[in-house]
Amino acid sequence: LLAAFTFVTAQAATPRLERQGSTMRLIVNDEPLLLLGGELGNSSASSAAYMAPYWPKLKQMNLNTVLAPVSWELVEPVEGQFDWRSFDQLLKDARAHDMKLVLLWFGAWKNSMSTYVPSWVKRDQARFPRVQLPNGQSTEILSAFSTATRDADARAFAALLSHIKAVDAKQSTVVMVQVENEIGMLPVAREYGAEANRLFADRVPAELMRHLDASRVHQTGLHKLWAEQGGKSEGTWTEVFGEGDASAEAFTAWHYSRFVEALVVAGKAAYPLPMYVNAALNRMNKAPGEYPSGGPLPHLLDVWKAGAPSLDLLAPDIYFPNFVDLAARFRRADNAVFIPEANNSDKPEVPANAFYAFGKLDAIGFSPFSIESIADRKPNPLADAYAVLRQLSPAILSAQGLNRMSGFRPRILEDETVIDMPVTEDIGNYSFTVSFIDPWTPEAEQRTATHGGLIIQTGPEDYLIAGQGIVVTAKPIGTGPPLAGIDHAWEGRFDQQGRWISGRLLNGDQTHQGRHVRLAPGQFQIQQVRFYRY
Ligand code: N0T
Repeated sequence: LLAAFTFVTAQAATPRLERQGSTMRLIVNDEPLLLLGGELGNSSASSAAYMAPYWPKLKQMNLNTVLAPVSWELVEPVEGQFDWRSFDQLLKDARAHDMKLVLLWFGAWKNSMSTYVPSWVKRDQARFPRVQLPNGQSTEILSAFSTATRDADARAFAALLSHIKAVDAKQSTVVMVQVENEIGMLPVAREYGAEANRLFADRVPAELMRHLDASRVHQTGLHKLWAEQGGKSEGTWTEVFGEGDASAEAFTAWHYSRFVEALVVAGKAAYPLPMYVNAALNRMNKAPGEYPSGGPLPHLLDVWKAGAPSLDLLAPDIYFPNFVDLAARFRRADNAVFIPEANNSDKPEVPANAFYAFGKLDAIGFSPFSIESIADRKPNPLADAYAVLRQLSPAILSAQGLNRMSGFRPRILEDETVIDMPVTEDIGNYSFTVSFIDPWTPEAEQRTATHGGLIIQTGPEDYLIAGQGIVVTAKPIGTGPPLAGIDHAWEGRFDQQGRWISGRLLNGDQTHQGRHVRLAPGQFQIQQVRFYRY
């Protein structure tokens, strides 16, 4: 009996999401893990030779996690015969470079289309029917209304999860799985096949109506639309949500989410890794179908929560400038933030978004897209940001969800206007005002969109302040002397063992004679600051 017990405990528990305070953390090898990630370009991981020179570079960029596709066409080239060679090689390469993996299941849909399905699926349109457009034309998109398609996709997905269990359960290199990629219907809001038309004329399922009712507090776009239509407790899709495209989109979201739920249930029965779906966000003033209709979008989150309750989270891919506003909509009591895709290239504000995601939204991970394409960039602000975030990971992880931390950056609007007004927030015993304009740098040289950071309380008067281009002033909260001063401020870093290594003691001009904490623009850094009251 004892031997059996030892055997059972020798294997670390499966990666999982676990609640801490108001959020969820990803637990891997029984420790919380912050994913400093990057997602590979779509075709890169299909060739180990192509990837070989990039692995060490990704390591040098301070990533600890790579998001990499596993495609149905590669793993099940012949029905029922699985070929794990490309996946096994990916696993081996990731391990050799001390990287965790988030796998992206490119199954029935990848960016709305169905191009990653195996040849035997592509060529059998009788068994695996395609989406029909209103004019009757076919598309290279599999219908979500085919149980044959759903079952074949679910079988392959479950086979992948069992294989991961067999080769990786002891090590947990694979920490999470994305189901499909940026699901959503193009170029129309819903399918127009016979089954789709029949179901669209039918009643909204009671399960969905119950969930919408129970989730009113979120007041998503769909809740508002429902209320505008009179808030009916039952009826057809158009009766409940109106005649426009919006009801067609809600219908599409429901059926995609049901399809995904079948995969998640089958996959988790094999090996219960955390699973999520990612959203291709919609631009303002576009109609569903002009953007991928029915994906896990902010206005449809509760359709997805109802339709795919076994998913661990719904995640936004954020390429738009208004990161702050978009990401915040995914931070809910029932949803942790993970950013599987972010802009990598022409947007210097992306590293500040990472600080904001972790500090303000308790994100479990952040991951710019096509990461290998920026591996040679010099200077490399993302690599510099990750160097600091890696050092701060233990502090961030222990503060997440507990109101001991916040993140700060200017808001940027959809039209790229930068709102760089100071932001004030209470953290522990002090109220902090963070300004994004550096008084000592000529205005013309400042790009305040790149400024940002986070503040973590580590003791009653102790704070870690990290980032770049921020000026921080403090005021005491509650009863006692009304003013705050800096007891001391050290710059420094954490070494590999997590020990603090001090640099300069910052005072005089570096704190403007004690008036504030300053993290200069242009370089991400950490300061350890103790305040006091007088
Ligand atoms: C992504 C990528 C890949 C402001 C596009 C992002 C990836 C897919 N879609 O390169 O195909 O697999 O998920 C959508 C980007 C929207 C651009 C908005 C510009």
